[in-house]
Amino acid sequence: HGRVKVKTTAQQEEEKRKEREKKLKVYVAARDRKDGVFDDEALQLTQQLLSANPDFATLWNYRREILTHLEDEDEAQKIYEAELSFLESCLKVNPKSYGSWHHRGWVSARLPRPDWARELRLCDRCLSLDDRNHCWDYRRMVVKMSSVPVKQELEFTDRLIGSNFSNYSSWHYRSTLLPLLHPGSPEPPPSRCDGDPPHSCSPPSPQTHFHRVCEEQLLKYELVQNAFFTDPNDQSAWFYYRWLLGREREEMISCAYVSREQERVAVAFSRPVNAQSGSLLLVLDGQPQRVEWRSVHPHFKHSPVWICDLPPGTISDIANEHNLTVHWTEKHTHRDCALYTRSESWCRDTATDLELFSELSVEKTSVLQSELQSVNQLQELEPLNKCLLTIILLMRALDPLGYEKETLAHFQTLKQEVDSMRSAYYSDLCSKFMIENTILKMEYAEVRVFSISDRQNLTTLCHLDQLLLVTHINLSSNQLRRLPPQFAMLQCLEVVEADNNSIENLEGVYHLPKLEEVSLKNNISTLADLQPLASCPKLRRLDLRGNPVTQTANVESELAELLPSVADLLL
Ligand SMILES: *[C@@H]1O[C@H](CO)[C@@H](O)[C@H](O)[C@H]1NC(C)=O
Ligand SMILES: *[C@@H]1O[C@H](CO)[C@@H](O)[C@H](O)[C@H]1NC(C)=O
Ligand SMILES: *[C@@H]1O[C@H](CO)[C@@H](O)[C@H](O)[C@H]1NC(C)=O
Ligand SMILES: *[C@@H]1O[C@H](CO)[C@@H](O)[C@H](O)[C@H]1NC(C)=O
Ligand SMILES: *[C@@H]1O[C@H](CO)[C@@H](O)[C@H](O)[C@H]1NC(C)=O
Ligand SMILES: CC(=O)N[C@H]1CO[C@H](CO)[C@@H](O)[C@@H]1O
Repeated sequence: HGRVKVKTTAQQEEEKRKEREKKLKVYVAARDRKDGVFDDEALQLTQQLLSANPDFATLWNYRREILTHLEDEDEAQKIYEAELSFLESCLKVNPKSYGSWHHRGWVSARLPRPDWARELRLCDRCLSLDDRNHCWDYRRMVVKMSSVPVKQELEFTDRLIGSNFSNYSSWHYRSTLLPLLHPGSPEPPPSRCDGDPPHSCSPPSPQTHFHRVCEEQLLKYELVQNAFFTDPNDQSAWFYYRWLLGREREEMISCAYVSREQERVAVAFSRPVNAQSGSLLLVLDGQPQRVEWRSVHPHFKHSPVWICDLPPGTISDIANEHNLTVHWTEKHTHRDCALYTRSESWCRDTATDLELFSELSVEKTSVLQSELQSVNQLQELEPLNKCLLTIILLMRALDPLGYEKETLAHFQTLKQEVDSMRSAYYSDLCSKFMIENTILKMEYAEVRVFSISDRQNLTTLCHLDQLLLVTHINLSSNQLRRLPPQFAMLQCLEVVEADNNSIENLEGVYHLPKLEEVSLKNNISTLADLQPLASCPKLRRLDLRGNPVTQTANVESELAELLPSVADLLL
């Protein structure tokens, strides 16, 4: 006596088994009774099951059927109030259950005399326990039904965000409230579809993306409040900032490229997709083609660029013109591409067409201008504070090329004097902006040469999906450590220059069909690093001067074996 009885594992297992068996029995009973049985007993059965597992969608549906039947007989108010207390006990156990919140929404809507104030208090309570739950959707409904002024709700999110700045859900909720306060401004795209009425599942139309009426008001209100405390490490605030600046991109096929010689089609999308799910259809001269889509690198299941080979001989004769269409079936969009009597052809919207990197109306411009002015004044009063980053962002939104010099200088100051702890972050962000600017310049100049060289201090490569058509790239004298798998999206590449970096990983130089010349002076240290080059069939010139690898024994014969196509090797 007085001793704690220790259960053996076998005993515990047995208890668990019995528990499962019992649940199964109840479940089977509930399921089998489903047809036409909508009585109190059914209500009891579903209650037992749902209290244990509130994520049983079919059971909630069944329960709703039962309730609608009983509602006719009994007093609806009583039944639904009982349902609300049942739900409260469910939510106590599992406040994140989507099924429970959804059901509560349904019940509240049917309740003859709902108590919205009580529901709002319940939301407050649940959100203060954990803001990452499905209560937000319910709260939106309660707010709407009880006509809580949107302003008041915004103040509520202010409080949440004030108490913990990285409160993703509050930011997100805020982005759904603002369009209500300022009608005419964009609805953000729906975040989830299940359970919503069908119309909210359709993709947002271009109009909702680009047509912004009240944005001036919106921006004034929001920027002034938030611009000064944007923490670069805070994903939730960035998400919101991006939404605010209206950078949501339309889902589309941004480029289709055809090469006669490779008998190959490459397609770029506005975001990474998985084209192996059968969502891409290729039609050549009116005939659907049976092709295998593959991403540019085995590393990616989702990729913004996909390629496929056409059956041999279909387009190889340069004398024949062809019409090619790529359909992205799930998005109901397509891109046509005419292949004239030339070796290659492409169709696309460029970054400048899409204004991917700066998409601003007159209203936004004037608001951002005055915002920039006031932040600049603040900066003069109190130099070296973090609002430099806000200045950079405003400059980029206004005129990325025009403010390039200032932007670079501000990044230097941030890295060296203000916030050196995060210098790696600023370097990467600065690299991203430099790449965006270079893409814009390249497209204004209508060339296929991409060059960021000579101590531009690039630390990372991004937006490589925008470089599908580039034939020459010069990345010399930067601080790159790798050509990442995304580099394989440069399907037209013929020449790579990447001297004077610290590259020791060439993973992305992978099956580039046209690549002929690679210059990697002062980088690579081992032979193994060069392995990916072997997958490029046309490589004939390789410059490895000044690399530690050249000191390897038998380097010449080793390389001849590894890269037999290379005729012109410089060591
Ligand atoms: C969000 O804000 C609420 C309200 O202050 C807080 O209780 C909750 O813990 C916050 N969520 C996170 C993830 O910090
Ligand atoms: C704010 O929320 C984040 C994310 O949940 C958490 O890591 C952090 O500790 C919270 N900060 C405070 C002051 O509660
Ligand atoms: C590439 O950049 C380097 C460094 O700025 C430069 O010396 C070289 O001439 C460039 N290559 C070409 C083909 O312009
Ligand atoms: C690159 O870094 C060096 C050293 O920090 C600096 O002098 C130079 O201005 C930077 N280049 C650019 C384009 O920011
Ligand atoms: C690489 O660095 C060396 C030594 O600093 C320099 O002489 C050479 O011009 C650089 N090459 C390029 C392409 O920038
Ligand atoms: C000039 C230069 O930065 N060379 C570097 C090339 O990369 C190797 C490592 O892969 C470094 O050791 C060199 O300093």
